[in-house]
Amino acid sequence: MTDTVRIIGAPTDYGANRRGVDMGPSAIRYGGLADELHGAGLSVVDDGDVAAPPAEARDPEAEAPSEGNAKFLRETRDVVTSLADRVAAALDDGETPLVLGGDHSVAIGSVTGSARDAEIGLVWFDAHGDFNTPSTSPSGNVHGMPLAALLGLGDFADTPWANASGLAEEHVAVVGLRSLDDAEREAIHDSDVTAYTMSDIDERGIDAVVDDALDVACAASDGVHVSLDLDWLDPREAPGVGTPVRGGVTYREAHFALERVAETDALRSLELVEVNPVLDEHNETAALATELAASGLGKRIL
Ligand code: 5AB
Ligand code: MN
Ligand code: MN
Ligand code: MN
Repeated sequence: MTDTVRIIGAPTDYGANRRGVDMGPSAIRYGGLADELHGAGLSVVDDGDVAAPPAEARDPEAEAPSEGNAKFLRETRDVVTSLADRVAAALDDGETPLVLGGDHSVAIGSVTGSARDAEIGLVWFDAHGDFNTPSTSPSGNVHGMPLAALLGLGDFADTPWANASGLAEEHVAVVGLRSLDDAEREAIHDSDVTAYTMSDIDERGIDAVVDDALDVACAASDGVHVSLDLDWLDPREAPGVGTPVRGGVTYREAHFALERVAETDALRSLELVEVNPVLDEHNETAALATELAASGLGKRIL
């Protein structure tokens, strides 16, 4: 990665089941992001937010998928298309993009932008697989679909704006799974994505699992995008998320994992998603996100 980080906000909640995650970017900034990054010895540029009209002003069914259910598909496409351009522009200018969500559908923009004219790896820290398609989704919420979209699975094969050309399944690692829908489980098995559950972490330890995940992603030639859904952590540490699942990683395990990311020197772009300030306690989940970003971007204690 480079010494200058470019913050790009994507204030959406189109893809989530609960309102409020659109306030994530301001909560994370307010939680001390710039100070944390300066403390890590980095230069910081804030590129502001991509435009995202409030969901109340939009019709969730204005654009329907060819099959199944996916709410706010038109709005999601518009946001991720401009986000992808912003991420690609930051990389062109020699800066490291740091995307603040927003719900996890924004990863479609971060990753397609990062994978433009490049072969990248992807590490996805999440309680969930985000491997649904409009046909398999139980909710129609696009935040449960971004990995399937990026890989062009199922109905997403016909959705070019959502497919990441420079991303191959064999360079994708998902870490921390503990909540999967049946169809997601099957789709992950059928794919070449490498997936690690919380049980893998229990059995082998966070260090072995994260090192293996980074090996998978670092096999790509142009660096790694890290997508961090705050519900990866245990809800005791990160209460401000829309889809909490008990039994997640601890504060220390999360820091350790992000420190390992920094040590690879392969980080190309980073994103923090699914912080919901409405559900948070004293902005602690947003503040935690700032700390984890600093660890991933190279902050060292000693
Ligand atoms: B998140 C669920 N699988 O598709 C669905 O928080 C939950 O970005 C998705 O990981 C959770 O609606 C999406 C039930
Ligand atoms: Mn997610
Ligand atoms: Mn999740
Ligand atoms: Mn969520």
